[in-house]
Amino acid sequence: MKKSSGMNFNMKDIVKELESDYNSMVKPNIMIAGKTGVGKSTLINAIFREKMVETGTGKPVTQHLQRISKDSVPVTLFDTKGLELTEIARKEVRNEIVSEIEKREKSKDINDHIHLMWYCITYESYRIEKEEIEWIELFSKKMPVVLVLTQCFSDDISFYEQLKKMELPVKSIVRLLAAPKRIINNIEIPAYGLNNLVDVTFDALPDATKRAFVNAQKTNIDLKVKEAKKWSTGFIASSFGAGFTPIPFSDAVVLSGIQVTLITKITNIFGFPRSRSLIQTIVTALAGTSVATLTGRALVGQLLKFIPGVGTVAGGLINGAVASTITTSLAFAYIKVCEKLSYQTDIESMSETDIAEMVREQYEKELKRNKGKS
Ligand SMILES: Nc1nc2c(ncn2[C@@H]2O[C@H](COP(=O)(O)OP(=O)(O)OP(=O)(O)O)[C@@H](O)[C@H]2O)c(=O)[nH]1
Ligand SMILES: [Mg+2]
Repeated sequence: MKKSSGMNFNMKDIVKELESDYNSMVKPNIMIAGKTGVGKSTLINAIFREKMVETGTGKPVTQHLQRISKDSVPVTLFDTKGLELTEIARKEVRNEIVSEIEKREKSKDINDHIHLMWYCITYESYRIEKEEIEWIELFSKKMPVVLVLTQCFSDDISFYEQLKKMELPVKSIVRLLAAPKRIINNIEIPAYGLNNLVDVTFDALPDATKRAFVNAQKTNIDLKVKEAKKWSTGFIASSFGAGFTPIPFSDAVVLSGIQVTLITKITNIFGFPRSRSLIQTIVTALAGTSVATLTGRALVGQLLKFIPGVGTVAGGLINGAVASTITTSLAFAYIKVCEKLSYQTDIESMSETDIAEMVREQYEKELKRNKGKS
């Protein structure tokens, strides 16, 4: 067995794995419909990690449909236009949209389908038109539709209650305010409801597209954490059996293949603006100069003492339970760091030392927390 040391990982490999894992994610195709001015663009920019609407490369698909995508955000949006036109024009719009949906539906590749629709109505209007009900009924035969009530800044929920009673064929009705709203006397109502829309959307999207969606959205960090923990726990359970595993305990935190996979998957569940340079900083922090401290050899030693039967540590092998405890600690520490970084408005300004310190601190915490569990 090759004896590895703390610096014995290849950054290029990690970056490559990160990249290929990113490219393997199936992007959800989400259609956003609703009349002009209801707040579709505001909503899109509030949900996704980067400004999609102003800087996106909106390629005209058809006259009334705009396709919006960005390489760094794994989602494709379809913005519909012209629902507020005259009756004849509306029919034309509807036909264009439906033919686009049907064309995509015929593809055997799930990547091509439109996976979900947000149908937006502004709450202020207090009304839903007959045509809009027909549209929703038509679209709901093609894909899950979430009815989004935008610009909800009053506490009058009568229109919402009325809509609920109509039993429209929608997955859910979500009330939200995408951007803070200033009302009289400089009172500002904060944005709300976005996490709820993300949860509902996540549930309704095809499984294959869920991970990309979790990455692409920026508001629901709890969902990122939950998914990263769920994925890591499953992966670790399937990676370490009950038997002995060839991880030399003195190097227990060295980035093995399993750990590199963990780090890339977790990173891609979170999604960061400058993933590549950031991962470089984080990985250096994880496995760099502070290996002795980071691995907390003393700590691992201590940990081993606490586990019955650890007398069996021999020939550089540790048992699966210990290996899995150490790896779980690393994964959860990394998730915690990603969570903290997600709340940072200026990740770029953080130094390698800051991040390294964060990683070390979390890793120690996790090791202490998990040692009782083995
Ligand atoms: N404060 C606040 N203003 C909003 C919100 N949603 C929409 N607006 C305002 O309403 C106006 C229209 O919003 P847009 O997001 O451009 O509407 P749209 O549906 O994209 O309109 P079209 O692209 O013309 O179809 C803008 O002035 C927004 O600032 C919101 O949640 N909060
Ligand atoms: Mg718009």
